Amino acid sequence: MDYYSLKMRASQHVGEGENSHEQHISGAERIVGRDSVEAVCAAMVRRAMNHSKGDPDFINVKIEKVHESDIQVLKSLPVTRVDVETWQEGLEKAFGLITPLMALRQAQGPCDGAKKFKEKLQDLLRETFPMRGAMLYDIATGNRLEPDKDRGVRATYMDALHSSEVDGCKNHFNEAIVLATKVANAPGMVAEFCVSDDPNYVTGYVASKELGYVRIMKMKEMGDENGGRIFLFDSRKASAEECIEYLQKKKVLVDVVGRT
Ligand code: WAQ
Ligand code: MG
Ligand code: MG
Repeated sequence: MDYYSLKMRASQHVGEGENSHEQHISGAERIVGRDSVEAVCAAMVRRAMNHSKGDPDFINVKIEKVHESDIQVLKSLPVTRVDVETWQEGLEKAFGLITPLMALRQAQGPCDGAKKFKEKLQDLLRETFPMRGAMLYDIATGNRLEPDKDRGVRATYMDALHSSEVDGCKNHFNEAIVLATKVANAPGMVAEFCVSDDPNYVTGYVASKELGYVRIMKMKEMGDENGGRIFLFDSRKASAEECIEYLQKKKVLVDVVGRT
């Protein structure tokens, strides 16, 4: 069977004269069977036309055929859920899961290493706020490896395997479990750290092949529009080029098996 990749992005003109530029409003991507192309395309346009960020001046829909033999099917990461009272507690939990992975690989003393890495992660997270993509951080050298540091690296060409969903609404969990599963399987990937940039969505996650997908129910204050993603990568295990190639080019369908 042949599949089609569909990608939509919508933007709006802002500013006047020399300062005018296109501002991103909404985007979506799917990989679907031939029979669903038309309906999914319509749903994407509906999503673009009804976004809270405003009316689009420009919508781009790209449709590409994908051969089944080029698709990798992955089982979704196992999902666990961490309930917390406050977003501060949630962030602490997230840092607590990630720092040992950083420390381990650098053979640091566990105590002093953990503190150092927590501060490092906090700084990195702040740096991701203006980015459209994710930071690719090399835990072996402490270097950032995104070719474009302002934009970051974007994972693309992925969808849920049996996704019949054609509505125009964003489902944060469904999109995130697909992305996180693809990312965790990229060459050299150690872990991912994610906070949504949607002001009304405070749940975030940390994920890796070892940790699975750990949903942390509060990771920021309600109303805060700062979010971002950090891909922690180890350049001793793979090259940045291989990893980025996988994230940006490999077609992946994720078999999503349950949620909490
Ligand atoms: N590749 C890389 N980075 C991305 C991508 C992508 N395809 N899409 C978004 N980002 C970056 C970008 O900088 C955003 O600002 C940031 O991640 C957050 O993206 O289990 O909604 O789409 O309920 O706002 C987690 C779900 C939701 C938790 C995450 O992220 C749960 C979310 P958002
Ligand atoms: Mg961002
Ligand atoms: Mg968002």
